[in-house]
Amino acid sequence: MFLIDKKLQFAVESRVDTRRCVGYNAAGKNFPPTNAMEPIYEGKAKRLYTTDDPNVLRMEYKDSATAFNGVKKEDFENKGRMNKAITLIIYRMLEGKGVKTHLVEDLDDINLLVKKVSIMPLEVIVRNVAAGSFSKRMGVKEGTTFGKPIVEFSYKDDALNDPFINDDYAREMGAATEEECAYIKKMALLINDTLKEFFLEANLRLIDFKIEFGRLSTDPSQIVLADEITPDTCRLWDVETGKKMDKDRFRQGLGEFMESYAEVLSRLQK
Ligand code: ADP
Ligand code: AIR
Repeated sequence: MFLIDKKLQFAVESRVDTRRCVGYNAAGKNFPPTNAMEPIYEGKAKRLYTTDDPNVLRMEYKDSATAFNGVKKEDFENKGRMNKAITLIIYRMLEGKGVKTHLVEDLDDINLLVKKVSIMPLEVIVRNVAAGSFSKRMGVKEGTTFGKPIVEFSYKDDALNDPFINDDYAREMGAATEEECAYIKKMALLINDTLKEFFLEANLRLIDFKIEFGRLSTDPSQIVLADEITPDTCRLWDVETGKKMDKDRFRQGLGEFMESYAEVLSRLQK
């Protein structure tokens, strides 16, 4: 009886051991053990895993690129590594400027630890220059610079194709209160000012970008910047040549897709 119990206990322990991994982050410190087997969420570009801290998630950047709501899809070696690195540089810079974000710490080449949030179902888009869906919807030539930045909201719902909404829709859909919309808009414009200057130092023109905000699981009254900021979510044009250095290269089949991401990363690292 004793023997069987021991064997059973060993089997259970070894199963648990193979499912959990205690890792070390970039600084060689312990990070919370993660259940490495099953992500709690797998999206188009990232996977989320729980950690031993219920308020912290591990965010893994995948190598896949998608466009047109996942209709076009392809894997690119090193894409996850580059997007993780770019997000980390930008989030650290923004934190340094006083912007509250979900970033906890760097783990390894494709993983970040982030504060768990409840994502507000809003895609917050800031535009400095006409491009993409703005040019298509409004018939305005790509490259037309706006007098002041435009902030717009989409309702984050793939099944509905992320429809364009305003703050009245956001309120009635329970996505954000009027006060929260005003706060998010103010933060988005502040982030735009900071990012524009930061990218300009890397000889990149920030045309537009999409960001997401979430309510902290530890205190839902606190709204922080979440998700990623990468060439998947920004349009970036080379200042001198006007060359597109972002996901439009994939969307439009322009080639040199990963080469552009590598160039963006190397300029931001300088
Ligand atoms: P999608 O869900 O659009 O396919 P991703 O592949 O990028 O996108 O998946 C990442 C998911 O994680 C997104 O749905 C994003 O809203 C969500 N997310 C981002 N940051 C956090 C966070 N700190 N806590 C919880 N969820 C987050
Ligand atoms: N974006 C919007 N949804 C997903 C993403 N990544 C980003 C685009 C672009 C900006 O939001 O990458 O930088 C505006 O996109 P669009 O298609 O509305 O012109």
